[in-house]
Amino acid sequence: TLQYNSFEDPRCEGYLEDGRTGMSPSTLKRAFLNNLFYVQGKFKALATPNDYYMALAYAIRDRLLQRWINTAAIYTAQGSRTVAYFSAEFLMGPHLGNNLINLDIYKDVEKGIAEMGLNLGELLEQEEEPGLGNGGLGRLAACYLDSLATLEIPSLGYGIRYEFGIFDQEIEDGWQVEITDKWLRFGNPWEIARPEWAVEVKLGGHTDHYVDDHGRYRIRWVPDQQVTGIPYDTPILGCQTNTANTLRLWTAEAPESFNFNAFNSGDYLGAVYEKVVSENISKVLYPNDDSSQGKKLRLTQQYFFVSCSLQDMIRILVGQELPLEKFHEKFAVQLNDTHPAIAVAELMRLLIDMHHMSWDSAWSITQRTFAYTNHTLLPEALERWPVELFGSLLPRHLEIIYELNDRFLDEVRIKFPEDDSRLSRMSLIDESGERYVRMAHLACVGSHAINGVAALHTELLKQDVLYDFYQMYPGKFQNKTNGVTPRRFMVLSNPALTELVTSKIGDTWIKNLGELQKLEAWADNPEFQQQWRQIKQANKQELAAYIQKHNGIIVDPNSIFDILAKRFHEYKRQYLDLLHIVTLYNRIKANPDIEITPRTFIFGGKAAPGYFMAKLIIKLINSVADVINRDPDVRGRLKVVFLKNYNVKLAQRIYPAADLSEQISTAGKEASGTGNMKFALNGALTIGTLDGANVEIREEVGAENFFLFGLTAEQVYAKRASGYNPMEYYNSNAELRLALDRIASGFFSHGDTELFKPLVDSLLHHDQYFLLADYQSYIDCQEQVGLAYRDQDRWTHMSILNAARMGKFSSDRSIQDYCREIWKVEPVTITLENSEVTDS
Ligand code: T68
Repeated sequence: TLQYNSFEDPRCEGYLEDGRTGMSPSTLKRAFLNNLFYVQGKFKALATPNDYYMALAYAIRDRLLQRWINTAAIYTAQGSRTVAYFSAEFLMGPHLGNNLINLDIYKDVEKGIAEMGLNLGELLEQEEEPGLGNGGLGRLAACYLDSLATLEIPSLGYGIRYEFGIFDQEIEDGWQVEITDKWLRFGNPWEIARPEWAVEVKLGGHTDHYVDDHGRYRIRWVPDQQVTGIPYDTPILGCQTNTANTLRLWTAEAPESFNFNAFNSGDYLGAVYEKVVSENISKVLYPNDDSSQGKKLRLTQQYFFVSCSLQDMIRILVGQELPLEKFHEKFAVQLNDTHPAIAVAELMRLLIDMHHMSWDSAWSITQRTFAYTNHTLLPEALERWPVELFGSLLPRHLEIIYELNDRFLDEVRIKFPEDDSRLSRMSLIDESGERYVRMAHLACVGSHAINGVAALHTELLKQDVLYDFYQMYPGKFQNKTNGVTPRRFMVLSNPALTELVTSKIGDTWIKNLGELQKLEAWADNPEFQQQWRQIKQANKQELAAYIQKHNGIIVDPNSIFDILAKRFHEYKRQYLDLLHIVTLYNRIKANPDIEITPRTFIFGGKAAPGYFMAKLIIKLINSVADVINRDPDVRGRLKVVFLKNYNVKLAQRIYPAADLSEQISTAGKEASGTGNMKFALNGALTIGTLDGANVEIREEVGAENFFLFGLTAEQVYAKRASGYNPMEYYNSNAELRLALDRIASGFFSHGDTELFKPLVDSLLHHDQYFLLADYQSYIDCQEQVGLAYRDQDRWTHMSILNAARMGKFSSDRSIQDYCREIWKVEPVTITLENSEVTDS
């Protein structure tokens, strides 16, 4: 094959087999060895597993670069309409395996690596995952980037390059301990810094109102601090396409000329201090997934990345010689929750103050640019900033928000005359006590589309959380049910099942998940069932080996793998799962010979470091596990495992090995859930409430293939309204009482009756999330699960149908809906020949 002489004839075979672009096994092998030598400076005798990982990562990055550069060149030449996905979190997970899948060279590389005496799986293990997100919201953003690239939609993800992502979770004496996530420690082969596109961001200070030389009234922001944003780009490859889009994350640095005066006057430490302050902005991800604490640094982070991104987009627009008036034609910006909602005020400021546009033109462009996705119904999660704090950081934006609010409330007055309480409910400023800026209201007013993330969630938004806005702007509201990428969560993580499915229905399902439906024809085929079961069994064995290695617990792969893996939160009700476990344990203690379908209860998830109750639930799980796993009476029928440090990597091991997926949130609390989709795609059956996307999953798979329990959202509201008394359930349900008493008695805490008292008391006296109300229904439903599992043919049939009917929950479907109904954007095909790059 030809080497580097291909620029002369970009279309010749030699170009495609270039040492940095070629995909044949021999070229890949040579590239790997070259990188090991020239980039890592190592050869076999000295190389560590990490060196091998890096060498392979760079060899693969070379293949991406060709696609990436071509993609950028074509988008630029065509001035393509582009989606900008603004998100404070992108929970990407490891890149290498996913890129091999999307390049469709996984098997070749695995083979080539094996021929060199190495193991691809071990190299993949080396990658530190970029955990730049908390949970569902950040992972959704990552799935959406995958689908955008796969569907060939021009798009940019914009966010923050946190130096420390979500903390690593250790368990000490049953308690969660947080360790900083130093994911950049060994360098990041997937990113390229673009210092030439750095931008300046102002902070603090005050505004000046003045009359300019032409006699025009103007406003100037006089900041007291300035930071530089440096973009770091990561290529996002589509599956089996040439498209490679960009994830652009910003790092904060002190400006070049930082505190020049302090420096000159000998205040070296003062000058360096400023540098530290600036760099703190992108230092660490806030580990809260549910509450807004009103911390100034958090608002600074949000403003920082939003300002950087909008300035970057203006640079792109100007570079393509398009006028600012076309901003909304060039870009569709999606706000991933309210974290980037300050963008509404920032775009107004940029257009008016910096580019001298009129208020009305700027507002029209702004509203046509933004769309807002809401991810929560929890009132404590709705972001609001104390007005004083807001004004001290963003004085100009506060003025803009006041002006917006005056105009907005005038509109409300016209539509709903003489309704003062409506005005105060809808105002962008909460004035009921201490004054706050309400970010969800800003997002609603500044966007042309507002969406929830599952059908039920969107309905509840319209009826409750955003009721007034729905009345004001009914046409803005839409539903966009979440989805997940089958590339990472099936093809990469469950290769055996992927192969079986492909052997029956071909491989087009990978990009068109609806085709999985063809599997229904096989659901009762004994041989297929047998193969399906064997694969699940092998996946369970792998997880069992992982559990033995990391927890020292031996679990039975023939038992039901009953898994609850997600962030810890009271509304997600991990505690209800525990009450079931303790109930089964009590039954065994009362009757040691009782017949119980053997189960392995597996938990995974992190708690926000300041969330006491969530951390206590983790401690309780580990305490219950200690007792049950050791008790000889249990005779292996029950095992309880807490897997530490649940992250994308671990999730990829867990979903393929699950029999039962626990989706047991209080109805009306979980906006959608996405783990529910990943479990079902991998053939797990769901036990769940009518909450979030569970409702639609049940619709798709059929009620007879879903274990439903619990109150509906409506029943929960009614119960709350009529005065819910959890004590009544405690008093009237003997098994429930026994379970709670066992926890309260100190049985799981070496006789300490204080330790879990807060948990028991919160159920008996408040039970905000209706665990006791749903307890019996849950226990009965679990009984049905146990019975169903005993009939393996029936279970396998249900499992196959669950996977076969997951078509709707591909993130490709979600993204197609966003493209058609919100963004109005079309695919652009990328060819590797004939582009500017290869012609140069
Ligand atoms: C989740 N939200 C929803 N929030 O809880 C889940 N919040 O139902 C849904 O499926 C998912 O979003 C995707 O739509 C979150 O994950 C956060 O992580 C978060 C982070 C910071 C502040 C607030």
